Amino acid sequence: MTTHSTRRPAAGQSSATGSAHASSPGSAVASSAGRDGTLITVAPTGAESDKASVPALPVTLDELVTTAKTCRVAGAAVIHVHIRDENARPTLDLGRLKDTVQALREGTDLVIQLSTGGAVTDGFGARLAVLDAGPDACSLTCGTVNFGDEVFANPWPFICELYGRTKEVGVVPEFELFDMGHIATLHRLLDDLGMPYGGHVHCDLVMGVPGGMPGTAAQLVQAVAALPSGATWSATGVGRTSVPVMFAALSAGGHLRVGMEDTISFARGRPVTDNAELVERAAALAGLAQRPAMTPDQARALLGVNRSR
Ligand code: KMH
Ligand code: ZN
Repeated sequence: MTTHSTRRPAAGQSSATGSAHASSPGSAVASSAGRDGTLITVAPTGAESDKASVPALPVTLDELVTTAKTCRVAGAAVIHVHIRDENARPTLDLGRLKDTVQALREGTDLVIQLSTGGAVTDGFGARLAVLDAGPDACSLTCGTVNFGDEVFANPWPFICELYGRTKEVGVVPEFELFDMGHIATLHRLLDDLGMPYGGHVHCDLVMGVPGGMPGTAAQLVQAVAALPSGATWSATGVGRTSVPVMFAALSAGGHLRVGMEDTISFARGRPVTDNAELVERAAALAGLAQRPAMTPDQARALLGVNRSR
């Protein structure tokens, strides 16, 4: 989701023994893979921006696959996917999701992470069914959050059911954390239900959503300190927090998520022309930080995604 000044978010190996300890906060350190490289996730579409107002937004399957290829070249290793229907509206249609996973697998070697967040209007049943499309990974948000003028609902029973399903079907979850309370819920989830499929805890701090935690360096440091020990993490700064959150994440040893789901301005007054330029900028900053962009295979090793192509 991207926000500028709008009130509604504008557009917006498998191992049983894990490497993170659920109940011990602090010291969320990267594995050696995590220290040496930067995992860059691209979130190209989201569910909030309108194609009519943001023509560069990829909404068709062809546009999505082309975007995936250019972002791969630019340095992305993971793609976080929301899809649209024939009218460019957000959908969780299972047939379309399956076609999307297949087309992305044929066209790229990116790790394919489907959104289980969908749009704020999506029901829990449809969000659970996303896993039946057979992605490598999925997002899993650890709590309800005000989302601009709306509410992104993630009650505890739904979180548990979704987490349980990821284990049953062998999909690696990425824990989306919009607020500090979501981190407490992540600890509770790991304590109650154990380590995720893949055996490793990877989180994404989604910062700067109106209603969630702010996209500041101080907030990022506080959030990272509260993560489960051994977890790796990315950070996403929504809207104008995109660049400051990237700098903060790189300086704190984290990974990056960028894309038009989260920001549609490249700089003040300059709309994003395509997702690849956001990935290119992230990869350039990661290079300056001496942690160059990871390949998708390095990302698979870090995340515990065991599907090889
Ligand atoms: N579109 C937001 C309501 C996710 O992808 O898991 C939720 C979201 C999170 O984007
Ligand atoms: Zn999303």
